[in-house]
Amino acid sequence: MMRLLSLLLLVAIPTRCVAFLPSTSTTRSSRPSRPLSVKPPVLDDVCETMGVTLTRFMNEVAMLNPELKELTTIFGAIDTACKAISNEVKRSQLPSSETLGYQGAVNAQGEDQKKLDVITNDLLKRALRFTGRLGVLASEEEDTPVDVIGRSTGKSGSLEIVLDETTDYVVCFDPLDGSSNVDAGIPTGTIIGIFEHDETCEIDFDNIGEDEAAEQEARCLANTLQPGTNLVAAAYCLYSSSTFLTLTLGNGVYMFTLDETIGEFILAKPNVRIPESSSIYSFNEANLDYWDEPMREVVERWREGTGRSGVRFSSRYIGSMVGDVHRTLMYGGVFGYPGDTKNPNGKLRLLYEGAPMAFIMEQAGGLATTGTQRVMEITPEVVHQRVPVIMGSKNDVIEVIECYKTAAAPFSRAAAAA
Ligand code: FDP
Repeated sequence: MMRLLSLLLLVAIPTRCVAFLPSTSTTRSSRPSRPLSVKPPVLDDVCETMGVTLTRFMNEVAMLNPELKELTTIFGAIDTACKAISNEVKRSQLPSSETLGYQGAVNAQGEDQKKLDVITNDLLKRALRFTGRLGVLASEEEDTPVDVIGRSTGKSGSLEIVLDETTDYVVCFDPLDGSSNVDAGIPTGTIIGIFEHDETCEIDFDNIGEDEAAEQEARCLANTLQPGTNLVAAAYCLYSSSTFLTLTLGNGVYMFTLDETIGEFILAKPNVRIPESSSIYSFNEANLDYWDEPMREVVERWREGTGRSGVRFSSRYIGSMVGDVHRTLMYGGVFGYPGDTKNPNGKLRLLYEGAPMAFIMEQAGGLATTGTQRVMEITPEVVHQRVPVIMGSKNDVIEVIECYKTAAAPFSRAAAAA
């Protein structure tokens, strides 16, 4: 019966969901070497109707915006990978499962890899590889970005890059964020950022010398090193009481929930908006003594109820970024991992945590800052670069930014780190 109802819901969906303004960008032949943003979509009334599957949603996008057709294929892979990861995470708790615990290796950041980190990384990589739409992908669990067609030599920093004519996108992801908590059944998630591929990146290995090839390889890998303002799409999957897939294509945030009876992501919240003010903060407060001075000041004021709103804040912290950001989007609040004296750039990674989540947060009407800079505007210098992150309800994040601006002595991250 449930299945029947769900199917009826699907056939009753509207024929139009998202329309994009006529785009001046992104035909493959005319696209410049640096990405242009997708034009903001125009939403019509039926877009507010729920019950659209992710596949249908992306098909509508592609129908109205043929230049985005290949993005649809990528989201097809993400859809499949999120469902598969969700199953792996759920099944990991069964007594017969052997997927919990450590792999016995460390990743590029020197962190112990969980078995599920490795399984989910392979899963996502395989799903994306077979789209045929990718040039390069970078993952938290890979030392350096990997090309999706060629094979890694196995030596970090020494990759064989083969870029296909049809490769249009660069995908950066953290396959299982929050995995240090996964053995306890705490919510985890996958974070994905999608950039356009630099089409000038073609390497003719047969006709150039080794040095030139190495130089061109480095340039190709730099495809991943783009600021968040170049993102064309971002998404996260949350593995929790339900499996959620939240995405932005650059105009608004759409939240899908997995209907397990039919195995489809269904649009549950179109045009998600984060409340402008809140009374919840979400930080690892054990680090408070080491934080940047302005950050400490604001949180102490919120705790006492002497902040700008005069309201005493509550604390909610899962310690799993996707879960914390998801709740922040839903209820309002401020989630952060600020810089501190031990780690001036905090803990979170810019390319596959900070920037994609900042994109989603901004598209929902919130803000994301390091305290002194918009997270979206930072160009990474290395793939696994860390970034201080404070994101959430607009008015509260503005309060943080202003406190950094008006700190007794002008706040300087370099000086704080010294
Ligand atoms: P994890 O190490 O479990 O993968 O960046 C990773 C992350 O989790 C975030 O998901 C989370 O917000 C943060 O680290 C938690 O760090 P703390 O344990 O230091 O609070």
